[in-house]
Amino acid sequence: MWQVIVSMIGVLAHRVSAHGGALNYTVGETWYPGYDPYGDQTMQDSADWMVQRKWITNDPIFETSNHSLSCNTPGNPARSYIPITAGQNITAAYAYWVHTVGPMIAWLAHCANDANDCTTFDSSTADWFKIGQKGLLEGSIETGVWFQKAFSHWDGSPSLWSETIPKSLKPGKYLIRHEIISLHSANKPQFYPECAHLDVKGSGEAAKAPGKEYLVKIPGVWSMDQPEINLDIYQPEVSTRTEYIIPGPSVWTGS
Ligand SMILES: *[C@@H]1O[C@H](CO)[C@@H](O)[C@H](O)[C@H]1NC(C)=O
Ligand SMILES: *[C@@H]1O[C@H](CO)[C@@H](O)[C@H](O)[C@H]1NC(C)=O
Ligand SMILES: *[C@@H]1O[C@H](CO)[C@@H](O)[C@H](O)[C@H]1NC(C)=O
Ligand SMILES: [Cu+2]
Repeated sequence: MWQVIVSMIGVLAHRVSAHGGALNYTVGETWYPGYDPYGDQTMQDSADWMVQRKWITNDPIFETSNHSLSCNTPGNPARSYIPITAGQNITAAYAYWVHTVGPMIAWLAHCANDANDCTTFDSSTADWFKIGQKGLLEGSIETGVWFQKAFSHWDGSPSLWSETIPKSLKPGKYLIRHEIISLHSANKPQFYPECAHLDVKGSGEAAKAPGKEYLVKIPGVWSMDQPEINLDIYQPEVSTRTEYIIPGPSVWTGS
């Protein structure tokens, strides 16, 4: 049964498009299929195994204040969770990612309702913190190698992006949000966010939560007043720069 579902989603996920998003997740050797925006919604909405919040278009979001910025459109909760132990990596899989310029950020938010239940949690109330980010690896802003370019495969194999769940993170249910920001259009940033549900286990030994200085609302964290978000990468003084500081709060590593 699982195999059938999984291979069916695979076929649907291969639909080619100019945009994209996080299609699947892996933890160790285990694969968790995400929501196929072009797949059968009725089937996926009622799927007990679904770990990713619903998204129905792989088009970008353009507005920094768009409500969909938190968990895409429409962002309805999924029914299930990816089990993971604090300290493990979670990997998001993309296919044929076409854009090359801009940062990628992985965020977590505790599902902070009474029952700590992500299946009923409203992501607009979430306090998000960064657990990892990838930016400009070498060269200059316009023509250099960003992780966004380096991670993308063109041979049909999944393009993989791994980040570590901080080892000292307090166990519980969390949203994870993978965000790619594409900056190839001058002064018109594109945001590609997808969310999934995590059930984080841990030793509890140093069980910690990030302090206020790490927490942001989404939408809220980005604005067109930020020079790293609202920029023209083709302007000479920008294009040749070899440093890009990823905006937003610092990454919380748990230490
Ligand atoms: C996503 O998972 C499906 C089912 O396992 C697989 O067929 C497909 O190739 C995967 N896509 C990526 C980008 O990993
Ligand atoms: C938010 O973004 C979605 C997806 O791109 C779009 O369909 C919607 O119109 C946007 N909403 C607003 C208020 O701009
Ligand atoms: C886990 O993710 C981190 C952060 O990207 C990376 O440096 C490390 O190589 C990954 N480890 C494995 C085993 O994939
Ligand atoms: Cu695109």
